[in-house]
Amino acid sequence: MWGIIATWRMALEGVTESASALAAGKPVASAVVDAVAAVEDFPYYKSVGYGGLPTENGEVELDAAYMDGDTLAFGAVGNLVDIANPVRVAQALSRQRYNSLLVGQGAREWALSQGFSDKTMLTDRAMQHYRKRCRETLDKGLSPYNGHDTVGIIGLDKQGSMSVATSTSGLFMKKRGRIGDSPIIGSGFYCDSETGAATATGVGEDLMKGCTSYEIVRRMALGMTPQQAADSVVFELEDKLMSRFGRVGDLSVVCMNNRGEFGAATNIKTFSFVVATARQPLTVFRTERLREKTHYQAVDDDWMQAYATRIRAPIEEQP
Ligand code: SD4
Repeated sequence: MWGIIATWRMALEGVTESASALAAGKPVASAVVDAVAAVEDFPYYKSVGYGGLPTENGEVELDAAYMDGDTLAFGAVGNLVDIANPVRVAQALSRQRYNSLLVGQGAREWALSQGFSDKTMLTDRAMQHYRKRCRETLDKGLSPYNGHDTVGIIGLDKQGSMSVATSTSGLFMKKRGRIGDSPIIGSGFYCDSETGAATATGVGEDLMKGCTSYEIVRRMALGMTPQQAADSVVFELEDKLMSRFGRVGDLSVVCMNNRGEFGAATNIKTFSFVVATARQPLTVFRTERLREKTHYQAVDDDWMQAYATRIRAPIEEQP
């Protein structure tokens, strides 16, 4: 068996290549990291890597993580500035005995010392988005913190090894130094090859309150299917936060067990994910929530076309 599952349509191109690699018996570590790096490199994805949206200060601070499900080793970076592929830095950190999670200037210095490339990650297009978002939200006294698109990718190889990797520019307009769930083990990602893996996207502040990814893996270990684990964790967290915290942000997850069975759950309308396994041909699904269960269906050509147009659409600038 082999399998790969990723948050959001944006992972499709990377997942397509990595699915072939896994089908050919290649190891999972490079499959998930290469797939995430492909998303980081694509300039039109405005929430990950190069072209990612900046903090309120206009700087791009990136978060990423990698976890090896065989050894439980993980590496992560937070607020990494101007390094080409944060996910590769995270993977390199997972090979270190100590200093698994590095942030800010320390993360950048370490990455440079290991030969990772210095690259300006802020693009003109990201600055146009930034100015537009300021006009639409802050200038009108509205919260700027909506919209999210972290890439999280889980893989299972033919040897039975699993890995997970994440990468994000985090919440748009975040404060300098803010870190969400994506580089936090147990919240944005968790992977144990003896059970399975999970990864999350949404409002990190709320996903962290439920240690969401660890909780999904724990429930799979207790015997739940991936879909049961994903739905129960997302909807219980949503209910708990509504009743005790008074509000809840976007919560979306994907997961896979070590038999290549997968699940996805969300409390929003427009979540999409990409999956391929030895039994499931490569498909982009979009989800729909029906009561306390997430349903999904393959997207059609119109949906794919609308997506392609939307991500490249010119951004209106004010005269
Ligand atoms: C975070 N979970 O930093 C991420 C947000 C996200 O694109 O999904 N962003 O809280």
